[in-house]
Amino acid sequence: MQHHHRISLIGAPTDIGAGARGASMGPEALRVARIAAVLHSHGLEVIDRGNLSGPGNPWQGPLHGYRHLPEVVAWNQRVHEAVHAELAAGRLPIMLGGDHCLGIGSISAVARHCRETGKKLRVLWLDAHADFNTAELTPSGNIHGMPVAVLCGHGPQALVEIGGQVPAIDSDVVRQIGIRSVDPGEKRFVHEQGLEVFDMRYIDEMGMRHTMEQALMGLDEHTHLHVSFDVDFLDPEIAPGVGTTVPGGPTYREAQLCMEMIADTGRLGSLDVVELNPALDVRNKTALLAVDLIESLFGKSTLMRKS
Ligand code: B3U
Ligand code: MN
Ligand code: MN
Repeated sequence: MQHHHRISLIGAPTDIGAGARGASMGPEALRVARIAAVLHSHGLEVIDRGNLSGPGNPWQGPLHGYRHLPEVVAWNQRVHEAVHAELAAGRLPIMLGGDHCLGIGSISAVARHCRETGKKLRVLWLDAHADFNTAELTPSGNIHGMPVAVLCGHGPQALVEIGGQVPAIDSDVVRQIGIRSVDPGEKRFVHEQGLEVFDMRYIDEMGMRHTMEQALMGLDEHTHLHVSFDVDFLDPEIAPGVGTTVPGGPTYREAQLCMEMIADTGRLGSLDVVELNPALDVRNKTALLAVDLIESLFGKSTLMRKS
C-alpha cells in the first residue's frame, strides 16, 4: 500500500486545448466508472472536490499560433491553485481532465510544492504524443500538444509563468513513455532539448519492464513522483474513447505492468488523468479501463505482496 492515503479528486471539465470536443465530459465519465469507490475499496481516503469551473470553448482557429490561449490560461490558473492547495494540505491530488493542456497548471503546482518542501520531482508522461510543440512548430495550434514545452519554459508568457518560476520544471525531470506520434519540427526540438523519451520502438525492443526500470531509476525517499496519464497512451483497440487515437500503443498487460511498477516505488504523489473523451467512447469502456489501471497505480495487485 501507498504511504499517501488521502486522495482528492479535482474535476477540470474542459476541452479548451484539444482538437476534438468532448474531453470536457471526462471527469463525469470517470465518476460514473466509480473512481472514488474503487480507490476507497483499497483503503484510501478519497474526497471528491467536484469540478472547477472556467470559460466555455469558443471553438475558434489559432491566433498567433495558439487556439484559445486566454481560456487555456484561465483554466490552468484554476487547476494550479486547486492542485497546489491539496498538496499543501498533505493530500494526493488526482486531476480529472479535461484535455492535456491542463498538465501545465497541475505540474507547475507540483513543481512549486516540491520547491517549497525540498522534494525532488520526477514526471512520468504516459502518452502517444510528446506534447512538445510551440507556436512555431505546431501543425494545429492546439495547446494540448504543447504542455511539456510550456513547462520547460517554451511558450507564451502567460502560460510559462503560471507556477511563479520559469521554467516550471527542468526537462531532465521528465520521462516520456509510449510515444509514437511526433510532428517533424517537434521531433527536432525534442532532440535539441534532450528530452528522455521511451518511444514504442524502445518498448517493443526492450519490453515494458526494462523501460519502467529505466524511467524510474534514481527515485529515492525524497522524490515526488507525478504521473501525467494521457489515456491515448493506451492502444486504441482497448481505449477508443480519446480524441487522437494512434495505433500501436501499449497493450492491456503492458499498461498494467507500467502502473504496477510505478505503484511499487511507493513514491506516487500526484496524478493527471486526461484526454478521456466520452463522446468517442463505447459504453464507457475507456473510462472503466482507466479506472482499472489507476487501481493498479495505487497498489492493487493480483496477489498480496510483501510490503
Ligand atoms: N502533435 C499534434 C497532435 C496531438 C498532440 N497531442 C494530442 N494530439 N493529443 C498537435 O496538434 O500538436
Ligand atoms: Mn498528451
Ligand atoms: Mn496524447
